[in-house]
Amino acid sequence: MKRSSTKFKNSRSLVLSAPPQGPLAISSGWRRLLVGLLCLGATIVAAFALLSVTAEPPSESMKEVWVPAGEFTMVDDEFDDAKPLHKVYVDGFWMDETEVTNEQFAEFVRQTEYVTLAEKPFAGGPPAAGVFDGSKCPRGEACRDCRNWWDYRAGACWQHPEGPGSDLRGREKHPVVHIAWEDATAYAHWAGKRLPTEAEWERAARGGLEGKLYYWGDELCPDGKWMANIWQGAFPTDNRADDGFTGTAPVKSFSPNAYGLYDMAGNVWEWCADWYRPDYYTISPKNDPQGPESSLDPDGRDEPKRVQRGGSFLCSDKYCNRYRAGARGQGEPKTGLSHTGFRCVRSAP
Ligand SMILES: [Ca+2]
Ligand SMILES: [Cu+2]
Repeated sequence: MKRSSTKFKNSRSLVLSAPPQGPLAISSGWRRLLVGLLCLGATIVAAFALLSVTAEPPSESMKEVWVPAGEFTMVDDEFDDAKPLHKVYVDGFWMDETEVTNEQFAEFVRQTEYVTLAEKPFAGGPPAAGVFDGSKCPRGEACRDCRNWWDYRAGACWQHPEGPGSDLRGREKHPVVHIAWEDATAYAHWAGKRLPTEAEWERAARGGLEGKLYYWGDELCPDGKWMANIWQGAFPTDNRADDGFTGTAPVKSFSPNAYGLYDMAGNVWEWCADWYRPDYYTISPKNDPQGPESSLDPDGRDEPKRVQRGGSFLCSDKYCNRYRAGARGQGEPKTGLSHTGFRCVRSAP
């Protein structure tokens, strides 16, 4: 099934237009000298720009963090799709310090009039999106069918995360949700960025720490302290929110990893560029893997899947601990849910 293609105008070029120049009232000899000095100056500036390539983040609206080139180990032994252990090398790159927030996504929409997939009619029905609602699962009973907690709700979208009647007031700094893969790539394109490859994402998440379950170490709750916005209590009915948050949390609510990246575990799932195959690690190249040519649906429904990473506020050690640094997730590219967001990366120039 195909949804209408995304269309929006790119308004970044407006920023590049130069101010009109006034007349120069100076003699030709002086002008030549001046031009010469300007050329020399421009050369020096250009040289410094080249030297400072890894020192100055190029974007202002979203702070970016430099993830250095290097080799690291991709693996999580608990999950069949995150085996076998293999070494991977990725080049250095810039990564958004946080997940893209509601106010940042709103600026993109304001400038481009972009409409997300969840805001468009789909399959003959009204616009709708999957909202988490654990209240329909009978308490105390085993509740393992996800159809019991995803409410496909008309009118739910990034601006109305729980449907009509909900809005973003007070959630400006929360990660944007209900973002389909295509929405995330449209935003990244507008921002002059791209989605991370899965290998880049894990390289960034581990923060240089090799062989650990979490980017802060091997203990989920060191000294009883929650390190990420996940789920505490029996999923999906008892959301104890010991970490302080029942739903999404404002970005930067928890400590960053060693590279200075926030929420690389929990909060919202983050889209990666790669197609998802559960067996990809058996054939992954060592150098800068870009993911498989096409996806293989682990559910056997033959739906294409893209990789997601990091887990969300709905992940718990009792049910789904895919917030671990090496764990993998996946989703249908045209579907964003109330726990699905993203962040962008940029290759060094
Ligand atoms: Ca929580
Ligand atoms: Cu999970």
